[in-house]
Amino acid sequence: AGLKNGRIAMRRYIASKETRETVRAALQRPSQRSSDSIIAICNPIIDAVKTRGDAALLEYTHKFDRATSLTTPVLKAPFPVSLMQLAPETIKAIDVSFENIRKFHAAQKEDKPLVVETMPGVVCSRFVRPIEGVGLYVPGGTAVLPSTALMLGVPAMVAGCKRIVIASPPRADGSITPEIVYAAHKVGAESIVLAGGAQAVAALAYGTESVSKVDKILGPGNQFVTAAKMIVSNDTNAGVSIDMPAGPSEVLVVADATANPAFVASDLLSQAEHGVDSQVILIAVGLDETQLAAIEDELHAQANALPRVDIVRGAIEHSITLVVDTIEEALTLSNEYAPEHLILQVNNAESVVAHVQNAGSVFVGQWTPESVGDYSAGVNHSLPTMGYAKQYSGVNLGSYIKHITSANLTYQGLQNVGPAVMELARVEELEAHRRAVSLRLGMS
Ligand code: HSO
Ligand code: ZN
Repeated sequence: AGLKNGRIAMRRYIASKETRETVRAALQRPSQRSSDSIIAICNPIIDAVKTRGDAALLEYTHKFDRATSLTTPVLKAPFPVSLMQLAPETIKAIDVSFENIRKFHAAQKEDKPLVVETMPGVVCSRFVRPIEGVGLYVPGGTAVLPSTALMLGVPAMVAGCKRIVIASPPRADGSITPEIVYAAHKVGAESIVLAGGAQAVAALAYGTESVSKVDKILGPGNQFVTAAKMIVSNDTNAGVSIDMPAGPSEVLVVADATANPAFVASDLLSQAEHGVDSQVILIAVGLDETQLAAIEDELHAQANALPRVDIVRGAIEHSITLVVDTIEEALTLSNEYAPEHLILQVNNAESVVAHVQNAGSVFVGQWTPESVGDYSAGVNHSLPTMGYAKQYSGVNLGSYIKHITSANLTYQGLQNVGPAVMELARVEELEAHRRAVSLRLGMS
């Protein structure tokens, strides 16, 4: 429908005129290329990097990124100033964004341990330690994304991760975008791995001569990156975890008659320009034909003025407008879809937030375009897609830490809790467990 009468337009559904099944089907995500075929491509690449290290990593970078002049796959800190030459206004924009992201993630710190005395003399506590080594994947591809380096790197820095390794595919001349180098410098990264795809993920997971192995890999990527992250996180010999499964970016905009049609269209398009596989959804609450047409006219006009109009056209092809009668209906559908980004351009938007059950991040009211969250507001833009907002959080400080618990008992504490322990040990027929208590209490 992207090219209906040459117009860039989303398919329109009136919910009250359709069956529930049709509406549900319309809200399906476009299906992804079978992961089996992707996994089959990734496996040998991962094995090669695992066994042959830097040499294999470089070969793939020469082949896939055409960076044939590259002779070493890693750039180590301190990064030369010559590699981060930027216009003052770019530096300022990165600095402002860095500071807001830092503030918001620093506020997520639990600075004192949790301590609970569950029974007299039985003290349980929980404290935080950073994950030591993290690998942050910053995609290349159709757009360079230094903002992703900030979104992944700043919380790692705030959490106190000892080793921050950034991986990003180099340009064909072997260089790396200066904005990414500057972001890496600001977050205190120890190195930048000049590689992308499954080969970069493998290098982070297993380490090579020049890439240091990490404990967790975070960051968005294409289907090869995603599949590789899944493969290495399933390999118990790798000892590496990942942030979350990733898919194409999405936005769901809920708009009512109070919404500005130009604003609505601009938000739909900012997501649509990410990739032909992006999905954008408009849930229009109680809009009449004139109001819908106003949004559609804006969408068409604004889209045609965009440099990435061809990508937008591809995304709009599998994007829809759903017209519903009430805000409750809109939220029910949105919660079922569980969008990565949810934009509320409705009357009294703030009061609607209470009804949001599933979403990666919410953008409240007409003055909050998604792009402020993508770059500079302080919230993270690395968010669950494909409906995973039902069970995953977006990247946050918690993604870079782990909790350790501890128990600390006095003799009196052991007297208080001991009988329960001994009884359960008896039930489980684990006599050594029982005796570890009875012996201390001077019992048999
Ligand atoms: N909307 C993207 C993030 C991004 N936007 C990066 C611009 N640059 C996925 O959340
Ligand atoms: Zn974006």
